Amino acid sequence: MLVHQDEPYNAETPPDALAAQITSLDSFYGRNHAPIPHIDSASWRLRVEGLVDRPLELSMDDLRRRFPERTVVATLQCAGNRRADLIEVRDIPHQVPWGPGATSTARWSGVSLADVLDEAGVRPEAAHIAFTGADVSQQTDPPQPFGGSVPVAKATSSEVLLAWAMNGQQLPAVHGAPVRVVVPGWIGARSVKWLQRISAQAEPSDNHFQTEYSVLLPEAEPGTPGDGITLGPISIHCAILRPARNAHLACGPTKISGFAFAGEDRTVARVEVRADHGSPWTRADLDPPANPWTWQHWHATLTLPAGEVELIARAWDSTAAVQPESPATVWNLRGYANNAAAHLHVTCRP
Ligand code: MTE
Ligand code: MO
Repeated sequence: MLVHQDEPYNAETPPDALAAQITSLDSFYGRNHAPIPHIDSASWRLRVEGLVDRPLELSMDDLRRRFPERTVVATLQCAGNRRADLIEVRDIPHQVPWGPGATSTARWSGVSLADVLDEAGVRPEAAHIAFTGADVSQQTDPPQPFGGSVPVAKATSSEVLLAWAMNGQQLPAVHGAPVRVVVPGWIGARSVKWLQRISAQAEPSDNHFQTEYSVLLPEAEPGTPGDGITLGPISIHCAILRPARNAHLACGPTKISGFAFAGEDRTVARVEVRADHGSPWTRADLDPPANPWTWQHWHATLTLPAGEVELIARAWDSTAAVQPESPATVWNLRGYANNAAAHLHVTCRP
């Protein structure tokens, strides 16, 4: 792992591990805002309340017995992924300088949130489903547990899980045991770990981490409360995994590979690569989508000239959206949602 911080633990998946379709548990990225809670699953209870006809209090046994088990392969991705490329444009202090590895893919198992909400009976006035975790962050004043919400339409889509297993193993503490939310296709922050409470409500979550923390701030008037754009579905983007940044290579035909991820219910339609701005794009071979919720890997061969070369990759999604060319276009105060085309430099010897 590439560890950015020990406490709270923040570590990204190394490029070699990103090349696998499913990320192993020991290389799955970790993003935390507080110390990791260790929760006894036998005494753990999940409360489902707010605008529901039948508030519920569910034990682990209740979840397993009363609802069908479901498995979804899904990529999780932090809204701060690839912030390092924005920092190269202009510094972004006090934020984790994530490379392309604040993302990973697992086979998640648990129950559909939709089934649990169905049993509780969400009232028509409810427009959002909010989640609260057990971890309390000292970064907020007053200290607040981590939380966030998604609209009812997303919460009741069958892919959204309350997961207790990852890759067929018990969910590890660091990834939210005993139960976490998994919201495929949305920023990782909505996949609340150490889940304690689900609330149906008319308004989105007012949790600090949703309203003030991971929002896209305007550059002109920093700090205006409520002025940030709330992030939700991931936008089309890609990363180059091989060759490595600043690698020294022999010039000539060179294999380039990486992943692309479209976000929400879209898939990646095309990936193109080139060596240096202005040269023609070469189409990469793209793996077919396993489902809309999972990244797709791609491979291409480019003939590289001698000297320093910039490798550039861009992806298009199934709605024909394409990545913006430059990280400068998407630069924002806290460095979220960088979906600019992937760039890295290598040096080629004749
Ligand atoms: N849930 C809780 N309770 N506390 C957190 O700090 N971090 C969120 C989300 N869920 C977080 C959380 C963020 S920002 C991301 S990107 C993902 O969890 C990371 O999940 P992982 O650590 O399992 O990779
Ligand atoms: Mo995140």
